[in-house]
Amino acid sequence: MLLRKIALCSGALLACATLARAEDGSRLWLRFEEAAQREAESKKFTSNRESPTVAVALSELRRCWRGKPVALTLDENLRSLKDGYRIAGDAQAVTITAGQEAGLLYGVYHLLRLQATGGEVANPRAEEIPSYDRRILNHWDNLDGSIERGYAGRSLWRWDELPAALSPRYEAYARANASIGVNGTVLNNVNANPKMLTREYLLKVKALADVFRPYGLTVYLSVNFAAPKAIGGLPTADPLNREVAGWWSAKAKEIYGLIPDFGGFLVKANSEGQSGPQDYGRTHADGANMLADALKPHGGIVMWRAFVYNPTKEDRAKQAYQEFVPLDGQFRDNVIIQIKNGPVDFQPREPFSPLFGALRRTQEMVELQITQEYLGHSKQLVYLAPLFEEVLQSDTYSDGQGSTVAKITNGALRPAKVTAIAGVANTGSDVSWCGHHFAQANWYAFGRLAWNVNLTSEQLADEWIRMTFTANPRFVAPVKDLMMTSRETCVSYMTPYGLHHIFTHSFNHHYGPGPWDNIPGGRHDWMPWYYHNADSAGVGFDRSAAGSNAVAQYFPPLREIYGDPDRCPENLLLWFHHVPWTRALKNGLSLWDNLCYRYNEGVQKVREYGKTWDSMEPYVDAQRFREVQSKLKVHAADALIWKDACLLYFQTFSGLPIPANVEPPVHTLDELKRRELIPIE
Ligand code: GCW
Repeated sequence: MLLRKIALCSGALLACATLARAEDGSRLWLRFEEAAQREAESKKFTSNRESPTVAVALSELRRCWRGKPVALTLDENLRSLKDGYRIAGDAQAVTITAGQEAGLLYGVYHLLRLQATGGEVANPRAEEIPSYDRRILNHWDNLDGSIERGYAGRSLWRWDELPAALSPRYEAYARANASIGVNGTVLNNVNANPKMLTREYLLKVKALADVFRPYGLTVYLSVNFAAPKAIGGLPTADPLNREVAGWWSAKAKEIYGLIPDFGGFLVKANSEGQSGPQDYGRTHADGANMLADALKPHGGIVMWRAFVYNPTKEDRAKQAYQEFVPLDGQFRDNVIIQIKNGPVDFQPREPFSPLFGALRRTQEMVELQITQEYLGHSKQLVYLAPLFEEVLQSDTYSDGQGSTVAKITNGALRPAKVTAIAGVANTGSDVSWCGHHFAQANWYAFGRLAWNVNLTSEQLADEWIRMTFTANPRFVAPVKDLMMTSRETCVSYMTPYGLHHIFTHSFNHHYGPGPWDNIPGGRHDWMPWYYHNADSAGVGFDRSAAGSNAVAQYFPPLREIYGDPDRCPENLLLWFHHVPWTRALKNGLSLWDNLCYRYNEGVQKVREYGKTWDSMEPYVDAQRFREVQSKLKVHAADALIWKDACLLYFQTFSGLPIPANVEPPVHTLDELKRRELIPIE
């Protein structure tokens, strides 16, 4: 009797402890209520295979699944499923069938997602085959623990403690990724430290790979092209030099000796000061192929970045295309060209990169940016899935109508040996992982879209809100609306109508506005004026046939559409054209008036978000409520600075009045120029 009482008490304590657990965001979207299965019930979950991955899948079911018994069935003949799964339920049980172990785990997370979002759990039925083979996070993490463009604290990887000490966060990270289908991670910055490839660091990498493996998460590394010189003692890193190639082959062998399922290399070469094959008069293909040959015997791939540009007279937006199109067909079949979504650099809005579809005999992948380098860091609430969706569903017309970026890159239109998609991660040591509770949604959406490129940003917002906060419709509807409009709002107060790269350059933090910035002696292609070209005649970058003719890099009919200011979509107008201030847009108002209204609208919307959030207090735990609330205040103040800065600055060229029904600037241009507006995190 006494024993029973003790058992009851401790059970109650446990329940209380669960309830009282602070909602600090650390659990991400994985806030499954613990089902607290009793020992006997664990027999409800079976599998025809034993392995570390299956063990994770079973333990997730035991911890969290409240439905019928589940049987996991691995059938290696089911190759067409890739690492996807089938789910079928009958009166007695649910069966998850997969061709690979990871598929079983993904199937389990599918069930748990259904349970958490109020989906059909009694008789679930699904067949899911992932859109991309490799769904990869790119960490721009440095070996000293800092993160380039990271706004969520320090790096998750504690290099100084590894391999001896394993932070519990490593496993939590792998679990979070598995739950959304991410199956690869590039651990280090593309501006790569050669030390990463030393034995000392490879042992640390192996320790992480061992933690990640049961979750289906494969490790990749960014490599420094000059590594044979920097750490290999060779006099050159020339890719056509036999000793250099031999060094890379030996290095690949060493890596696979430690990490048999190692994914491959990511390379930033001859870009922004990184070394590369061109240092030796060789091409990107020479460089990529040499690395590809080293990895080939082990099954590894090379993701070679197309983010290359130099301060020449040529329009920066044209340079990647010019560099890579002549090399089409020269790359090995384990090379894939990793292309940023837009031709410049992760702006709030860009057209898609004209390279998509242009490389007909070379594999291409998309690089998206999850970390909000140009979209308000972790201070602003900007849900990026609409941006990702816009890019992936853009029609390149490369193979006729309907040749979307998604179809070009996922093998739907062109056969590919390997398909992949990458997102630059926004995670860090912050308790809430991403620095802003809503930034978690961007990680979530990236993974889910990489899994199924046809999911809509709205569906994903819905899922994420229900899992991360609550399914209460009074919360879901307004918060979803806020998320869904937030990216366009950011475009409104930062860079409407195709403006781009007008961020302050002085401090290189890419947060606040600095359209006036002109650093003497600085690279012209890093200066805001290079991109906006404002003068008394108008504003915008002329990329039409009369200008840089970047439009010619797009397939017809896009080149004609983009090239004609009357047909160019207005949301890209100033990307492609230098437009008179007084030119009437479709609504009959002048460009100048429209700019004023858009900047103003952006500010008003962020203020509305603040009010909406204030009214959400009854539905949210206190800590997350307060933290989001205070971020929204900063967001509103900074949106106002953007509006005042851009309107006052552009007004010095337009000479036109700000319409009376636009909130008048509260700052002065001199004041805005004098002080560094927004401190770095
Ligand atoms: O967007 C720019 C960033 C750099 C980054 C570079 C790249 C990792 O400002 O910080 O370097 O792009 O993508 O290589």
